[in-house]
Amino acid sequence: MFKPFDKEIYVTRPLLPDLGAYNLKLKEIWDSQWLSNNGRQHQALEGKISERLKVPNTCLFNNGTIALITAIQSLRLTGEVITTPFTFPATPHVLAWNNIRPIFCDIDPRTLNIDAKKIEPLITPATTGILGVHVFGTPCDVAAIQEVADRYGLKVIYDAAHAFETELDGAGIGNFGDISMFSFHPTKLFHTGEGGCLTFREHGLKQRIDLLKNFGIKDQETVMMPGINGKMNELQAALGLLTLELVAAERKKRQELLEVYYRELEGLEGISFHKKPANVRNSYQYFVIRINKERFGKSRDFVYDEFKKYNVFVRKYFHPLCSEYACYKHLPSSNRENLPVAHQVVSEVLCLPFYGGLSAADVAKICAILRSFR
Ligand code: T4K
Repeated sequence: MFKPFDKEIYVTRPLLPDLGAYNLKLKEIWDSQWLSNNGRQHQALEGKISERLKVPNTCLFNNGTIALITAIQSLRLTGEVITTPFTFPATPHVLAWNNIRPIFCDIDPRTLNIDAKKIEPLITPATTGILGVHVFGTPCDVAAIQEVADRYGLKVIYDAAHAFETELDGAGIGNFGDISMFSFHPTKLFHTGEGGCLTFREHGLKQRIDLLKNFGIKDQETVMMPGINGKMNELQAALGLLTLELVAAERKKRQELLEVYYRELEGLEGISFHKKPANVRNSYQYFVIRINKERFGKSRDFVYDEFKKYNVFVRKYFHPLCSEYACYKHLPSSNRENLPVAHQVVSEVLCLPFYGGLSAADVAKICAILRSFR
C-alpha cells in the first residue's frame, strides 16, 4: 500500500510564464490601448507560430473549436464529412455547426487514428471531405488519406489539436491536407489561455480565413460574407509569446518522464503503449496506455477509480466514443458493427499524468501504484 500523493496529480498542468514578465507585457498592451483585432502581440505571435510549426501560413484564433468551424466554412464543405469517433466532442460538433453530417469511420488499432483503408466504402455522392484527428499527437496516415481524397476530389482537414510541433519526416504536421487546426487550450503543451490556429499551404486561403474570423469585414463599409468572431485578443497572444519560450525546456522534461514510464511499464503484462516511429517528432502531449482486462487482471475502469484513492486523477480520453453521444447515436455510421476497433480501444485507454511539473520519482510512484493493482 502506497501513501497517497500530498496534492492532486492531474493528467496535465499548464505552463505558466513568470508573472512579472507577463505584467511587463500587460504594461505594453496598456500603453498601446490596443486589446484585440490584429494588434502587435497578435502579429508577433502569428509569425512565431509559423516558424515553430514550420508552415507557410498561420491564422490565430480565440480557440481551436471556432478555428475548426471556420476551416470548414473556408473550404465550403457541405453534405457529409468522414471522421473518427475516437476524439474530443469538438471534432464532430464543428461539422454539426456547419450543418454537415459526420460519418464515423473505424480507427487503426496502432495509431488510434482514422483507418485510411476504411474510408473509401463510406464515400457517397454527398461526401465533400475527410476530417482526420492526429489523436494524442500521433500523425494520421496522411499519404493514404490524401490518395483517397484526390481520387474522389475531397478536401482534407486535420484536427491537430494535440500535435503542436509534431513533425513527419522533418515536415511540420500542419502542412498536410488542406488545413490543420492546433488548439492552444491550457491543457496543451503550448497554450494561450484559450486559443488556437489554422495552418495551410495555399496562400490564397489566408485572406478568406482572416475575413471569416472577423465577421467577414473587409473595410468599414464592406462585409464580404457571414463571418464569425474568431479573433485572438492581445492578452492571449502576449501569454502565448511568453509560453512559447518555455516549450523547449518542457519538451525535454517530458522526454525524461516518458523514459521513466517506458522503463517502469515495459513488459508489464496487460499494459501496452504506442511508441512513436523514428520518422515522427513527438508532440509530448499525452502519455497513453491501453489496459487489457484479461491479461492485466483488472479493467481500465477499475484502474481509473482506484487511482483516485492515491490523489491521482487520470483520464479516459476519449470515452465514450462520439458515435455514442445522444446527438449522433442515430446515425447509420454510428452502428457498433461499423466501429469494432474504436469500441475495443475506448474500453482500454487511459491517459496517465504527463507534465514537466512531475518528478521522475512521482512518475515511478504512479507506475508502482499501477503495478500494485494487478
Ligand atoms: N479537437 C481535439 C481532438 C481536442 O482534444 C480539443 C480540445 C479540441 C478539438 C478543441 O480545442 P479547443 O476549442 O479546446 O481549443 C480538455 C480541454 O478543455 C480541451 O481543450 C481538450 N481538447 C481536451 C482534451 O481536454 P476537459 O474537459 O478534459 O478539461 P478539464 O477541465 O477536465 O481539464 C483536464 C485537466 O487539466 C484537469 O483535470 C486539470 C488540468 N487543468 C485544466 C485546466 C483547464 C489545469 O491544470 N489547468 C487548467 O486551467 O477538456
